[in-house]
Amino acid sequence: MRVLIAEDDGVSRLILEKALRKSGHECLAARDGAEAWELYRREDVDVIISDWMMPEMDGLELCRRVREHESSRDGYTYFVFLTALGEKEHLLEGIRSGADDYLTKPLDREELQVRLIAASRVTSLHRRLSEQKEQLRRLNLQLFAQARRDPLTQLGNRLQLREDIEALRGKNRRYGHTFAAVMCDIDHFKPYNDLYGHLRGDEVLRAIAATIAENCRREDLIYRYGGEEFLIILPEQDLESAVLVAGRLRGAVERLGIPHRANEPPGVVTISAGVAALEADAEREIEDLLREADAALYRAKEAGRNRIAP
Ligand code: GH3
Ligand code: MG
Ligand code: MG
Ligand code: MG
Ligand code: MG
Repeated sequence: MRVLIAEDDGVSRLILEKALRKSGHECLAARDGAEAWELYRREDVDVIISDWMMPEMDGLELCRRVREHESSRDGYTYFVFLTALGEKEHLLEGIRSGADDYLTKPLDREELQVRLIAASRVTSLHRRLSEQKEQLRRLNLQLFAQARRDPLTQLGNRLQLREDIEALRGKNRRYGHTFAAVMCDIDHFKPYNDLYGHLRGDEVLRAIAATIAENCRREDLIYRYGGEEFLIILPEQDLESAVLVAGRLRGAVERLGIPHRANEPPGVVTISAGVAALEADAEREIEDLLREADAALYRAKEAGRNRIAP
């Protein structure tokens, strides 16, 4: 263990240091409570063995500060008094102030050794707990991200969208930020699955997701909205520029040239897209915008597919 000694008497300090090193512990030594406090704040220590009466800051104040400081951070420091003050009153006050153990001078080495065995049981338990806490924290972050991603395409899912919509609505209401939405749907995808199988269908979904991502800007938000539907939200873009984006995506998907016999012409996988925009002073909700994009998508399908409709 890493032990910090707080002792103003040079001889006692040396004896204690020697005893600790002999039992295999690492030692840091301070000549008074104030110096010990500085060391404690800078270094990682498992145990503090502190004298009571010291200049600058006494052991009791040191103990109180350590406990106070600890309440706001991770980790635990086992605090042991080693003092000439042998009355029961001192022992009671010391433990009540946060000490874990209380030893009286002169130092009995054997007793010190076994007290440190108890200390190491406590510190290793605390170490294990904080490791588990850290593991849980990481796992939580991972789960949080996983719950918002579609595992097939790695795009955001509906949960992510719902949360983003809250933020978008705030920006629209407060700062008048505008948005456009592009709702894409793969043309005749059911026959694609029937003809080529679901695994190939999944590959198509991944390829289209990647193509959309490549053809969008960093600030655009892309979601897998449904089975074979993708939604792109374009911040700060109006209907006209969103139609251009949608046209670019349509062209990029067609150029992938993924054969699709049941989609003649052009004989390759294509998408249709509906576009809608939300102005700054719009009373409409973002859900209305999505509904409009969906209605536009339906018109694009009706008009023959592989096309864009505003
Ligand atoms: P339309 O041009 O009108 O959009 O025709 P469509 O066949 O694409 O439309 P429909 O809504 O009838 O079918 C969508 C198909 O998408 C049905 C389903 O088999 C397929 N699909 C949905 N999710 C997945 C998926 O995760 N993997 C695969 N391989 N197929 C999926
Ligand atoms: Mg002293
Ligand atoms: Mg669909
Ligand atoms: Mg479809
Ligand atoms: Mg359909």
